[in-house]
Amino acid sequence: MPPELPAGTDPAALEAVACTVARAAGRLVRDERPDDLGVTAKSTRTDVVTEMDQRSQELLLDRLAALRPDDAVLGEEEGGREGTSGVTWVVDPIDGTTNYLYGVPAYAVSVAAVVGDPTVPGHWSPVAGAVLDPERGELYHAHLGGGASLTTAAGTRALRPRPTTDLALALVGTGFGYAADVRRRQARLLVDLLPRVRDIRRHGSAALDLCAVASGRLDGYYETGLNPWDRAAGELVATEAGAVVGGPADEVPTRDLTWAAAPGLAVELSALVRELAARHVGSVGEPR
Ligand code: LIP
Repeated sequence: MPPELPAGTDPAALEAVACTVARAAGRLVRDERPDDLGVTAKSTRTDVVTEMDQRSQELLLDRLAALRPDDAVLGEEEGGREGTSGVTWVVDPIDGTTNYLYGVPAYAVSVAAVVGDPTVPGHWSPVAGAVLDPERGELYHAHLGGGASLTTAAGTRALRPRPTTDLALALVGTGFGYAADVRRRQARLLVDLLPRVRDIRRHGSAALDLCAVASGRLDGYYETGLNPWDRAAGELVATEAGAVVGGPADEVPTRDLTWAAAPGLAVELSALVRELAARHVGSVGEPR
């Protein structure tokens, strides 16, 4: 059932705003990264935020305030804001912060417009979004019912998942949390999953992993412990491209399990990751 949109909401216009502000933040984090990058630990010593995460989120807040002054904003870093329009922007100013810190060119700016309350699991839906890979110059974008596209300097093309139907030939992405006890449980899930698929890729950005399923660079993806800002835009790009996205029980991703699959793999992959996540990981607790 498509979500109810506030009167006057135009998902295509929201997609254009998402693209505009994602591009501005992408230019900032790519071009203004200082050599002595400031970094601070959050929930654990390996869960970090850099000064560029903070500057990127400040820029996103400023641009969204100018373009969509009545909307709320929920960001990964401190400093979101309330709104009155019924639309909330859920933003990850740098998704893949560890890669960014190490100079690994695999991170993204993720910007999604959602309706509902993104702080209440299952009570919100993305209606437009953009995921920018600043290093590759790839902008993934979509709006509800509008399909999903990849825009680069060469132009714009529609996104389609791979036609894979055999799980044993599936290239599957995943990621891991920051807390040692959760990582131990996630590793146990991986031990049982790895022999069942072609191979695993751990790129370090959930947003890019979800877009990789949309574009066919992955056949599937799963992760436990994601926050709304990690996945809001990427899950819309994936579903609008024709992939199937879901969670522990149905097609609603949650913090305990988010998965995405090419349509021919969805039944088999979702059954496997649901069973293994329930057996090995369970609940991963509240967002940090
Ligand atoms: C990252 C996610 C990634 C996950 C990392 C981290 P961040 O988000 O995108 O999928 O495996 O542990 O949570 O923290 O870089 O914004």
